[in-house]
Amino acid sequence: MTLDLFGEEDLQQPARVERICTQTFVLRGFALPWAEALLTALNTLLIQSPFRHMQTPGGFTMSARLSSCGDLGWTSDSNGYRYSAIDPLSAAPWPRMPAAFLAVAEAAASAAGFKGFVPDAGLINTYAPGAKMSLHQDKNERDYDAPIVSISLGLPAIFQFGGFERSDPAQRISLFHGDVVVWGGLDRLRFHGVLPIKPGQHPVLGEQRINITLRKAG
Ligand code: MD3
Ligand code: FE
Repeated sequence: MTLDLFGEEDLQQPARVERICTQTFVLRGFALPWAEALLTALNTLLIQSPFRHMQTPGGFTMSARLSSCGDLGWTSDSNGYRYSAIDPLSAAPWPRMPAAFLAVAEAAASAAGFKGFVPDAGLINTYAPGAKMSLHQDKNERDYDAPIVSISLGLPAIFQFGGFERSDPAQRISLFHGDVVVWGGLDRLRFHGVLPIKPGQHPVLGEQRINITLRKAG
């Protein structure tokens, strides 16, 4: 017997929405009803394309480890940042985009006013305590009209949300397990980053933060 614990109405319940900029929204706890489905799908896809460290074009090793799913995966090496249909580690296509990833992406984008969002690239970052992501812009996607949806799981993070120049002042926003950030339009090219993750144990994910970022890259 299958119990329908989260029926369609429950999935649509209004999230606590924080508008942090013109077209940037934090949906508190939005992914919680899908958390188990997201993590089950994640465990499966990581067998095919495990987390790995990547090198920046400048020769540094990124402190977060990455994997991808969907038609296009984000990769970085000495030749630069780009999207690729093939996982360089497995030499095979990236795992399929899980249905749960698509469902959260579409529902969250819609809640933030971006209708009909269908991502073709799912980037998954895992941060151990101390890992961070320096201020950067997401500029490797073909067009900037589609929004980006980011799902936070596990340990909390302090997210930096800046302007259009690296030196512009940045707001700091705490993101917790189940929070979803949606941004697009006027805010699509803002600098953003993640401060070093503080040590801790998350009851579900242990000593890590996982971020799933869903984009239309191709
Ligand atoms: C950008 N990941 O993989 S996405 C990345 O938490 C990346 O792992 C981060 O940046 C992570 O490229 C953060 C979240 C985010 C939220 C709001 C933004 C990025 C944003 C607003 C404007 C621009
Ligand atoms: Fe980014």
